[in-house]
Amino acid sequence: MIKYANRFILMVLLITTMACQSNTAENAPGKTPLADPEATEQTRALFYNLQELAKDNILFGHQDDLAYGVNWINEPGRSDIKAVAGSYPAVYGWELGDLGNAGAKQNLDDVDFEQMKGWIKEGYRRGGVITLSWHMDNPVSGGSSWDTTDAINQMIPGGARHDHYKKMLDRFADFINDLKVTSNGTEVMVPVIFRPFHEHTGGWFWWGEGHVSPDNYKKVWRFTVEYLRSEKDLHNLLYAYSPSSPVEYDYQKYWEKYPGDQYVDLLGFDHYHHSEATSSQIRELGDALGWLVRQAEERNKIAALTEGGFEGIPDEDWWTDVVLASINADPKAKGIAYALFWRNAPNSKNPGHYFAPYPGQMSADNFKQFVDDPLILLEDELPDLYE
Ligand code: BMA
Repeated sequence: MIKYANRFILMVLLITTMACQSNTAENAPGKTPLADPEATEQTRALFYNLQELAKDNILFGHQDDLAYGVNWINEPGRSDIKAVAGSYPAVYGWELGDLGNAGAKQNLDDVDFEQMKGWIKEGYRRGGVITLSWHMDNPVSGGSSWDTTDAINQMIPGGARHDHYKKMLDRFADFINDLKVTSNGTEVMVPVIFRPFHEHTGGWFWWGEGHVSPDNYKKVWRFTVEYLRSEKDLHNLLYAYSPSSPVEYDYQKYWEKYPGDQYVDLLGFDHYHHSEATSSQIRELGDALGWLVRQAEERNKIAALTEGGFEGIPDEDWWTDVVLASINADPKAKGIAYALFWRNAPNSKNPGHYFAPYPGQMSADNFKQFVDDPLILLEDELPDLYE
């Protein structure tokens, strides 16, 4: 009897220990449920490390940083952020517009796709974070993202342009499959935060407000995730949901077309300034960021300001007095993992269309102060995010 009683106690102990272990394991580093349950080790590490780092820091990001700046195009090693602040940005945004078109060599802003792959690998090797947006051409009309001809309704499974959309995703997969780097003798895929169908709460893109029902938006999103992870076997993607800024609408609307927690890893929004910010606008942005961080915490996601800026930055103290002030306006707002500022288009192509400083720009000194704040990280301050 005693023998059996001992065995019974042992079994109970064993089961309890196993239950405790699996409980801990669920919340342990790298075990957070992701949209892709088969995400690579580096991708899981990125997710978990960003969540951790977000508790004390915000990574500064810049779109197209290595491809061009206000006064230059395509000069190896150059970056407007590095020229002003001494380090590359911590997050690199890249844009895939035109990638879906057969034979396209460049994106809609003339960035060569082969070079872009090189810059993505370069940023990753230095420890930076990569995020991709896609101003996708309209798969029905062949027009740009801003051509609002009905499209999503035909792209979903069963729709007339569904096979065409799959071909676009096949080209995306070919691009992603080229993002391989060898580290310590092992080949790894560069983890990428993919941000499809962004700013859909606004009406300017064909996937936006007024051009698609909530159901069909969710359908196309879920199909995209399922196709990429199951058919194309891509396991280095985190998926970012990024409507336009909720200061422009009722917060409830943020969720109207949300495809579901199983299909999203990062909750973001895009927020632009179009004039000198008033104190109530600073407060509103702070509130919205704080709200976003709380939503992300509840759902075990990452929060981020996925895109933004003030074109031409015509305010010499903008970085501290508006960006930092907004982040400090709500105690939770500093919990965003990163803030990505939009591109510095070359003056020769798109004069005045820049969102980060370059040497001599009126906000350059203030930008240095901003990135010197212990909260804000550039690439040279990053811990290893991939382990
Ligand atoms: C927009 C502008 C456009 C650009 C597009 C994609 O916001 O910067 O000039 O073509 O993003 O990068």
